[in-house]
Amino acid sequence: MVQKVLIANRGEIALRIHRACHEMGLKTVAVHSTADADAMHVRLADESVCIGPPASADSYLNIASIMTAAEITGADAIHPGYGFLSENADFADIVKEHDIAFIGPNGDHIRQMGDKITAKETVKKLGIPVVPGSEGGITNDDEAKRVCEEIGYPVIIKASAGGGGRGMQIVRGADELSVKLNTCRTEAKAAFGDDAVYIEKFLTKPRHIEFQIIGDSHGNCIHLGERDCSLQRRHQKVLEEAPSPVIDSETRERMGGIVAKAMADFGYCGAGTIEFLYEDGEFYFIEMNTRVQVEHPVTEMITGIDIVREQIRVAAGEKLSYTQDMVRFHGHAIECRVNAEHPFNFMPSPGTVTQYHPPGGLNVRCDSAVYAGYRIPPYYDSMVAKLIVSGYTREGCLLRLRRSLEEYVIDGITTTIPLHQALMDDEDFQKGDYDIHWLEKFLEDKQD
Ligand code: MV4
Repeated sequence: MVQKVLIANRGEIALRIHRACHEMGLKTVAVHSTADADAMHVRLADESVCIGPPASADSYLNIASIMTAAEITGADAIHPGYGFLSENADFADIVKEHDIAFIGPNGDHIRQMGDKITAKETVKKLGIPVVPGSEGGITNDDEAKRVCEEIGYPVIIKASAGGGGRGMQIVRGADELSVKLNTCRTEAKAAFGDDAVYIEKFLTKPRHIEFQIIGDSHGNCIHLGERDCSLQRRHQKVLEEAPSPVIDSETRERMGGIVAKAMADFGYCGAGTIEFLYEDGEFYFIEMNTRVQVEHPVTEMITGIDIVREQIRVAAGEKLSYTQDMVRFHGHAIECRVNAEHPFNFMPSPGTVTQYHPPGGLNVRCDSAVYAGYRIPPYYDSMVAKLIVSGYTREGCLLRLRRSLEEYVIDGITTTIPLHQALMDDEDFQKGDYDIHWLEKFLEDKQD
């Protein structure tokens, strides 16, 4: 079993991982940039190592520095969290080559899912429904034209190395196809060094629904239901909920069963998320994330399962603590991402937090690395806290969320708390009646 975990991340997720480790009796090593010397994750960890200057490329993405920190502290496992090196297949391979457990899937599985053409081909063979489109990559206009005539316009061209909304072109008719194919390939080459692109039917009003799975190295894989992450702005999630307001338990069991069996057949070991677009009662796979996600707590709140603990167990070669029939869903949970930004125009607002009082009470969880007196460094992402609240029903959850947002004190900086308060008062949101474009329209109306 693992004894000392190096946490190759910062902020709230570094704390989240530290907490799971200490509950399991494991020691922790924090790594940090010079900008994070006074960060909470450094204070809490058993040991800490400075790995470089503020820029991520020189610190949290610096594989040589992180491996050196693992070596000198004798860490026997590395948890990459989310972002940074979490989906870097070469890093996973390097960690393993040094006889250190990578707390995530193996490098080949990360690589296959990182290439979106390969990912789609792979999951389709495993029985997961995908968006209609090209079989593999598209290299010339004739091929593109043939596919588009078959599936019908509008279509979307996506970069195989992209994901998370980068490198996409929507094509409304045949007259735009050639130019947009060219643009997409050129941009993909410039951004990712890979000009492979593929074509899909463009779904106009889907929801973003993702299934949480976790597999072990003994051939077991379970699902923990779905999360609805449709409330996004510029491909940044703002609020997530579990279960989705539009998925019933039969659909959950059917789709969860499909993804868990597929990932068991794939031999997947670790936590993962299978992302779907959901429209007119149908699921269409778009991407798989091979890491723990920001929004994992909503799943933890409704299942009672510690996802990070299970990640550590399976990476150490142990079996999952749960079989599928032990997984039960209770109530409803919602996560609000609190960013250091203007609530309606999203201008960044770094600075020093002068007062910090998180809300409390039954079924209220605040995951944050902020404390009173903490200066938010300008080098990293703007998320400063996650407020996660659950209730017996969605209505009860919303009442508690409204109360918790009202209680939350974060002084000295501007935060997105007022945006979440405005959402609570919206009728569509209260009904759960929204798709992936809903939030952008809501925000447009707030501009005047
Ligand atoms: C799509 C789509 C419509 N049709 N694919 C955006 C990010 C990347 N993960 C995939 N994305 C989309 N793919 C097809 N075939 C619409 C989007 C999309 C989107 C997806 C999820 C959440 C928010 C979104 C916002 C705009 C576009």
